Amino acid sequence: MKTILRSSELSCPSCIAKIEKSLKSLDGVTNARVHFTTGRIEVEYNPDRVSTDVLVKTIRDAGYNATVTAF
Ligand SMILES: [Cu+2]
Repeated sequence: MKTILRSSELSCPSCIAKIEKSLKSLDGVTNARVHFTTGRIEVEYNPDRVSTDVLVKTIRDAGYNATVTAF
């Protein structure tokens, strides 16, 4: 399953690396890709093992805001 999140606090490429790394370290996340210019965060995950709430919390714990978005 794939979900889209959005963050407005990405200011440099190291933010991207940090968010992708923390998401990929989660059990149940198979891939994470952050688009720097749009703040779009694409996450492929197994909903049986991890929830979108956990995805959002993980990004917040890494120091960035995040919301689930429909587009
Ligand atoms: Cu940064």
